[in-house]
Amino acid sequence: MNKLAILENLKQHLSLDKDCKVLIVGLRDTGFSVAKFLRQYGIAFAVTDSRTKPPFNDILLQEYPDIPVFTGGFDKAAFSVATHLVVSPGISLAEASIKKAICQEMPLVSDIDLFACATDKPVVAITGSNGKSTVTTMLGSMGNASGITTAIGGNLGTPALNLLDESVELYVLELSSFQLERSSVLNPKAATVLNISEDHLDRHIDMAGYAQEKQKIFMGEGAILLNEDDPIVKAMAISGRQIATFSTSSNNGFHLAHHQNQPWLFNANQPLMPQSDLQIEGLHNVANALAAFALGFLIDLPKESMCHALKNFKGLEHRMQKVAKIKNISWINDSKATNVGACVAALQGYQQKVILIAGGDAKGANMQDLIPAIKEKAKCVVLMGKDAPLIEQAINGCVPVYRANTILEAVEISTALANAGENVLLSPACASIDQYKNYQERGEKFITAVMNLAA
Ligand code: UMA
Ligand code: ADP
Repeated sequence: MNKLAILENLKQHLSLDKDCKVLIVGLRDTGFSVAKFLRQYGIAFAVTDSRTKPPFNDILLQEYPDIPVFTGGFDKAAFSVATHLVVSPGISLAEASIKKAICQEMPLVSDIDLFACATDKPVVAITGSNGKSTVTTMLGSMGNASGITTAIGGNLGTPALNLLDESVELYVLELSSFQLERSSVLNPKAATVLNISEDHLDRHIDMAGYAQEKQKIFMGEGAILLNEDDPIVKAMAISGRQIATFSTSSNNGFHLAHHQNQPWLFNANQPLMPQSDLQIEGLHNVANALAAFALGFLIDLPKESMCHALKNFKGLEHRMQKVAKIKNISWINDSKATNVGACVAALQGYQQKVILIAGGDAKGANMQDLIPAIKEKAKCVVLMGKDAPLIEQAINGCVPVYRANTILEAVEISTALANAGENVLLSPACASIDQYKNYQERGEKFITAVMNLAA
């Protein structure tokens, strides 16, 4: 798209032009990507961040020395001169100064809105409580395997604006409820809500509010992909729109069925590939593969290329990642299981009882929902982190519980508890931020502790 057309879109959809003053709230990946974009299009901006020295502080001062930067709090003066707000997803819209500006009808624009104004290439948008990164990456591989230059990003890691490139023919965006909450312009060619289970209730009013933000992914006119097995998602159908479904329990749409004496992935009555060709394990990953197929079909990717990509997909790090088998005990790193739904899906994938390592920051979730799966699939649970007492209370003695202060201690305790032939699963059902920088660091520390055992 040429610069003039992008400027016209920004004006038409977001009333943004050269006379505006945007206040970027939050100076990390998203905030910095927005700063670069606004500079490119000659739109004035200032930046504010609650921290004294936010991550991109130095680089911003170096690259844009003329830009006003207010740190160590959300500066009132900065809000009073702004015409538009861009608030990074990590910051709650309930922050006093942000809430006030929104109440006074200051337009709220997201990096995703800016992205939408800057491309006319097809976009696929993916949200849900779990599986977003997996399905986004699967579809990205399918696009590239089809010979279509495909860029993947958004909540996955690379801010959407940093993906923009003339050579890209297809964008696949993972979007969080926070990104969707503050977006209004996107018109994806195909979009999905993979599933809804409790998450981020420390930031959303309740489950209904959380689901409502997720549903915003269906803005525009594109095709809608729904999970038939999830009643909340199933109810999100919009009349007059093209709708596809996926399910691991029915025979409709993209589904799982018996064929040539084994389970196959199907599209209606067309067999796609045997489940055994997938390298990733668990029924939740079959659901993810079906969703990726469905999205691929909705944007006309060739079936053969999609099958090829899925067969070669090895799964992402920190998601049901096999770490090692030591003395016939298997160690699995599912550190990305930052909510109850992901931990339940992990447990349900086992035939045999496991030693579960869980705990961290529960983000206001109800830990009671973990209990049926724990009762059925956990031999015992090793708990750590801030909300360990909350989980122990929910377990209420139905399986033995052990406490660890660190992941290293959790691995040591599990070593003493595990017998040959058993699995030790790190699937915390909680965020990591009470003890670690992020879920990656928690996973890496787990891997290191396990590898030290091997040594
Ligand atoms: N922060 C402050 N003060 C500020 C600004 C930020 O303390 O003034 C803190 C926030 O509370 C937050 C952190 O800084 O803890 C980062 O916030 P941010 O919005 O600036 O983060 P970015 O670097 O822009 O990353 C964001 C997404 N982060 C969040 O939503 C928290 C990244 O998703 C995403 O990859 C990136 O944009 C690019 O699109 C990460 C994430 O954890 C992976 N997402 C959550 C999840 O998946 O559960 C929603
Ligand atoms: P997200 O990007 O939504 O967090 P990921 O693909 O990174 O999703 O997976 C996060 C966690 O959820 C991992 O623990 C993974 O094993 C689990 N998971 C993946 N897909 C699903 C699904 N469809 N249903 C439930 N849990 C899932």
